[in-house]
Amino acid sequence: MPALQFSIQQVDSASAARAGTIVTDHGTIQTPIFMPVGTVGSVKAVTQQQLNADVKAQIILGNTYHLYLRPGIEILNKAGGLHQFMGWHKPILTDSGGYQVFSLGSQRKIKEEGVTFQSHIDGSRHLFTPENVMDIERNIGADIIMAFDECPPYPSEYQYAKNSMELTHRWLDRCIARLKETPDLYGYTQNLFPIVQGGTYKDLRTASAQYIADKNAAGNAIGGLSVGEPEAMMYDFTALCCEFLPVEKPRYLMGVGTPWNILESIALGVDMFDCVMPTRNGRNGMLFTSKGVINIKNKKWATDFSVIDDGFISNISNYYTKAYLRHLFAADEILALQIASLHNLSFYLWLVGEARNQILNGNFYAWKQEMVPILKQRL
Ligand code: PRF
Repeated sequence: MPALQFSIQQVDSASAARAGTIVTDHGTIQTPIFMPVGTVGSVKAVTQQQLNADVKAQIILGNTYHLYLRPGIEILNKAGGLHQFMGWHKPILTDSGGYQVFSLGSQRKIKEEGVTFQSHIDGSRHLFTPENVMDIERNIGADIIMAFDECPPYPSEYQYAKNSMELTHRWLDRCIARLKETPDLYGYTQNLFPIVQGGTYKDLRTASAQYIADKNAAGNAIGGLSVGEPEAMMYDFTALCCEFLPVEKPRYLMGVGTPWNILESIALGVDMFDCVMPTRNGRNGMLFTSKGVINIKNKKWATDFSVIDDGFISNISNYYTKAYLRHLFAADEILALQIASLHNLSFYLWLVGEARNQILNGNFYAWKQEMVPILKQRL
């Protein structure tokens, strides 16, 4: 089966933003796109029906690390893969587990062969190698599967970042070799995306982006950013990576970010994003809206009977009021978590869809410049 197809409908004249289309065996994705995070096969507090009808998600993300620990690959394989298991029949992307394992800190050990780590669930010991991660991602069955990488912390010493990047490159070659030796399990194509690393060193980032670009993969990712570095530095390194990653392939900036991070990165030539922010921060009462950021738990919303957001069309955001949602949070009602998650995700999907419209209309840059300060406002 052929790899996914990416076509570009329009490039912005005032920035590197592009409007594109990715065609996978589970359907089409219009870019730029935001991918809701469904770590264990569930976008927290949101049903698959709501992801379709309310959020209008086109692709969601799963995590190899979490799905491997629970329910485990045997069950996922018996189910016929994650799409069948969870009843989500549009595209899925799986992260490789590298980032999650590295977040375990002292619980893990990195060697040439791979990474040993202890489960956050029961403390059991496991080994992830590029080979077994590819096997696990085969069994999960996502349309886009991420290479096994190491994400160095910020800041990292030059030598650490260099060794880590070289290890990520050797692991990439082992991922590619393993995929070549193993078949697609479920009758559709799985596409490997390699990941640029190199910390916050220009020569390393350049070398890594060139190394990754040479692999001629169906798409490419930028990792190791949004790990605590200043925002301006994240943009600089994103721009540098985009300079070397092929224009004719989709670019995915991993784990980014706020609404304004997403618009700025679209302007730099990024096509795909994922982040836990809309769901995780939403569950804590932080709402991203077309007029700025709201802490809905704040007393000031207690008698605000205006809808959560009237800046775009949404079943959820145009229906429930701020006062009602604040009340649900105050009363510890689980519906609060669902409405906040649905609103934030609907807003993120609207934002990237509107970015796409603006690129197609030739007005993206001016619109982005106007939107960023509005989105950043604390209401
Ligand atoms: N590598 C992988 N997943 C990731 C990252 C990375 O560097 C990041 C960094 N922002 C988020 N998710 N595999």
